[in-house]
Amino acid sequence: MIAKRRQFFEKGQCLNKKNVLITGAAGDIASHLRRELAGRYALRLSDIKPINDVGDQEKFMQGDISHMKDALAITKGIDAIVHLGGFSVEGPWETILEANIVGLYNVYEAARRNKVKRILFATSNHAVGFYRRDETIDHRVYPKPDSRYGVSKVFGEALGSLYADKYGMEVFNIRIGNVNPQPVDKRRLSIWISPRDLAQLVSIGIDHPGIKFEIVYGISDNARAWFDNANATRLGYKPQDQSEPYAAEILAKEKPGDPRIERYQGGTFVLAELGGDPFKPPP
Ligand code: 15L
Repeated sequence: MIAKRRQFFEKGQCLNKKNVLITGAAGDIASHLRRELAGRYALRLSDIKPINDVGDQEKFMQGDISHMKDALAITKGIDAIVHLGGFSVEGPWETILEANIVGLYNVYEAARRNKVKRILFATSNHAVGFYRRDETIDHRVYPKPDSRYGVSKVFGEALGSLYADKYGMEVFNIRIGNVNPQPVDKRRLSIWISPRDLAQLVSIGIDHPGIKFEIVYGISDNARAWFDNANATRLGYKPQDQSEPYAAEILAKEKPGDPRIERYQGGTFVLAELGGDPFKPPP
C-alpha cells in the first residue's frame, strides 16, 4: 500500500505521475484544489508568499512571477501548469500590470522555453462582467470586462490564444465564477462553483487529450446560471453540485441592491474604482 502511493522522483521530477505546477498556491482556490487533487498528481506549489503546510506529496518553490528568472525556475520539468497566481480582485493599475499582465506573460513565456505543453488559466467571470444578467452567454461571446482586473483576464485569454496558435501550446481557460464551499449571496447563486466541481474541471484541463484552446465556465450545475456551459459539457464536465438548494435561505437574507450593480453579471466590479476594494460604496 505504502509502496503503491510512493512517488518516484528524479531531478525534482516525478516519474509516475504528471508533474503539475500550481501558481498562486498560497491562495484560497489553491487550498481547495490541493485538497481535492491530493494524490492524483505530483503537485509543485509556488507563490510569492511562503506556505507552511506543505504535504508529503507536494513540493514548494517560492517565486515571484513578475521576474522571468523565477518563472523559469518554477516551470522547469513540469507537465501542466494551473496558473492561479496574480491579483484576484480589482486593484490599482500598477498592481494589475505587475501581477496579472507581466506575471502572466512570464509564466507563458517560461512555459514555452521550458517546453511545458499545457497551461490551465484561471480566468474570471469578470472578463465578461458587463454582460447583463438577463442575457445567457457562452464561451464564444466577445469579452466585456468590468474592471482593470477583468481586462487583465481578457489579456490572459488572448495571450493563451497566441501561444496556442503560434507555439502549439495546449491552453484551457476556466472563467471561474466564485469558488466557495457554499454560495454566499444572490449573485453567487448564478456563478458559484463548489471546490470538487472546480477540481473536476481542472482534471479535465490537465488530462483531456487533444486540447488546443478552450474556454469553459467554472460554475456548478446552477439553475440560475447566466452561462451556457456547453463547451465544458462537450469536454466531459458533469458538475455534481447545485446552488439552488441554498437559494431560499440566501434570498431571505438579501437586501435590495443598487440597480446599476444588479443589472450586470459582474456585480460590484462594474462600479469599483481606484483603491482596490470593490466592496466600497460607489463614489
Ligand atoms: C473573481 O474573479 C475573484 O477572484 C473572486 O475574489 C470573486 O470576487 C469572484 O470573482 C466573484 O465574482 O464573485
